[in-house]
Order: sequence, then structure tokens, then C-alpha cells
Amino acid sequence: MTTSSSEQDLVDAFRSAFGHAPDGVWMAPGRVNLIGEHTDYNEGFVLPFAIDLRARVAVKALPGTRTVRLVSAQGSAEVQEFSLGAIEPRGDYGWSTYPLGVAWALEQHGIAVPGFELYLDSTVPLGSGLSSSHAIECATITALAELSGATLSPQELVLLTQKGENDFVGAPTGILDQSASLRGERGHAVFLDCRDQHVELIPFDAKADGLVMLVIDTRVAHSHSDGGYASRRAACEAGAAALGVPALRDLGVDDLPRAQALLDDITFRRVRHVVTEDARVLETVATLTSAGAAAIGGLLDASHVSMRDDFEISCPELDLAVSAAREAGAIGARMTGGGFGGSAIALTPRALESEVRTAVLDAFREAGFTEPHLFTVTPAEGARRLA
Ligand code: GAF
Repeated sequence: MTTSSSEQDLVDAFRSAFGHAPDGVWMAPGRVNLIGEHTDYNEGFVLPFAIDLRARVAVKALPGTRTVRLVSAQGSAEVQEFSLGAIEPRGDYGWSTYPLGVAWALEQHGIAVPGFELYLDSTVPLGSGLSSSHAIECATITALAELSGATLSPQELVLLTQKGENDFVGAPTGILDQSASLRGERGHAVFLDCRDQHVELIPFDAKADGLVMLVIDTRVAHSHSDGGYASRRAACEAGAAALGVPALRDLGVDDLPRAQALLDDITFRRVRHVVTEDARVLETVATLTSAGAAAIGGLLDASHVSMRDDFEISCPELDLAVSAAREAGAIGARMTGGGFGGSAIALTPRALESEVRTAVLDAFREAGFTEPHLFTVTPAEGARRLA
């Protein structure tokens, strides 16, 4: 194994945890979803990008064994030990659930996964709504697929990661996050049709337009395994069934009057969010292509309003982050990810970045909220082997 100096730190940490060198180092990034929220499990459109924060894993296969040993630089130095033959879906394994979940999903797919040792170091803030768990899962599945000798397409890796998340972790999520993490490319957003996994890479270069993508991590914890996410998904499925379509993707804005006449108010508003959000994704792709990033602010704003009022997945901290950023000069802002906490994004002229940061921090202080974390992100490369 050849290691660049930037990966040597992880190799050294692996060696001090396990007493020998790893077979390699792999990484997968977190993501920001530019637009297209809760459309993935409705077989619709999403437009995320992989970010320059990532999980790296140093891994060594232990052929002929079923033993898994895991250490995280973000946890205690203690080695967590498991047997692949004894792990159970929805077990309480802390962060180890994520690597174990994808190992389990590979085995369910008929791939013989060897025992392994893994050292994790991630810069994706945990619980920030930037897909910290998917970054771990995608880095691990990329490593384990290679070490198992399996040849899997990106689409298969996406579905196996989703299986680990749905059936082992117990979160009924779609394919947005792992698609961004596994299929992202530097300088591009990933325009994904979630019905057939067709991907088109859309150049997204905020910097070229004098903009930065500011992330406001509200530090409000959220979980996709609790009831809020699942109840939104159930409402969408009930709406599609009542309207006689396989998925909400099959409706357009012209169908909304009929939906309103047939559905109860809450189900109708859930449906309206998804249908209009799909339309906003398509419009964002067209606008980015024809006019550039500076022209998409209104679409980001409209997406946030729809999530706040129709899908009801925002929270006071996310709403304040969005309104304070907009008032201080961001050209568009919205919560990103599953909601109920996590992060907002604010597309901001570079010249106003400092004003926007100050305005958000002041607003949170005045409201008595926990101080948010603010940082910028750029579209980065997807999962791969580093060393
Ligand atoms: C979470 C889920 F993991 C995604 O699948 C997606 O549904 C998203 O919430 C909402 O767009 O990140």
C-alpha cells in the first residue's frame, strides 16, 4: 500500500489501535442537498452534492474469521468487537451500527464478507443533517466490497447501503444521501432521478458567481429512526394510493386541484410539497444550466417555505437561520436534509459572508438558542480508495 502523507495519520492510528498496518484507506463524503427534499422515496428528483467533509476508514480484512473490530477517532480509544455471525438488525451498537449495517447488507446480497478491522476518522459533524452516518456507511461499503472481491456498480452500492440503513439501522430513508456520497464529483451537483437512478452531473460552481455556500448547523439533534420521518413517508404513500398513482412522482402541479378535493388537509399539504418540490428541482437544474448559481435563490426560498408550511419538518432554529441569513444578504436559503433539526444552507455573496455569519450568530443569541456552527462547503468528489 502506498500512502500519501495526508493518509499516513490514519495508517498510524490504525497501527497503534490494532498493532499492524491496514490493507488500505477509503473515504466517502457527507452531502448538502441543494434542493429536492423528501422526493427520493416518492421516486422523484433530487439535486445534492458531495461536500469537502468526509469519513475516512483504514481497513484490514481478516480472512477466514467472522471477527469485526472497530475504533473511531471521534469515540473512546476502546476497540469494539463483534462477530458477523451474531449481529442483529436494529441492535444497539452505537456508531458501530453503520459499518455493521453495510457488512450485513453485503452478506444478505450473497457476498462473503471477511472479518475486518476498521479505524474511522470523520470530519462530517455528527447529527448535523449532512449525512454523517451515510459517509461512514459509504466509506465502509466501498472498502468491504473491494476487500470481498465483489464487483458492484454504483447503483448496487447505493441500494445495498439503503438496505443497511432501512433494515439494519432501522431508518426508512431513501437513496438521496448515499447517491451523493457514492456518485458525487468535484464541482458538480448530482441530478438524480430516484425512479431509475439515472444521474446527470450538473456543474455547480458558486465561487465562479462570486458566491459561497454557507452551512448553518443549528446543532438541534434529529434522527430519521424516530416517528417524524416515517410519518411523512406514510402520508406520501397514502396520498399516492388515494390518487391512484404508483408514486407521487407521477403527479404534476395540474393534478393538485383534484388532490385537494380528494384528500384530507394534512395529506394534501404533504402531497403538495412533494409535487411542487419535484418541479422546483427540475427548474433549478434548468436555471443553473442557463443562468448559473446566482439565479436559483428564489427556488431555495420557495423550497424552505414548502417544507416549513406544507411538509412541517422545519423547527424554530432552522427558520431563524434561514430568515436571518436572507435578511443579511443571502440570495436564497433553506433547511437541507430530512428536517426536524440539522442544518440550513444559505447561498451568499462572498462579499457579504461575514455580515451573514454575524447576523445569524446574533439572531441565535437573541433568541436564546444554542450557538450554531457556521462553515462553507464546496462540491467535492465522491467515495473512493485513497491509499
Ligand atoms: C434524509 C434521508 F436519508 C434521505 O433519504 C431523504 O429522504 C432526506 O432525508 C430528505 O430529502 O436525509
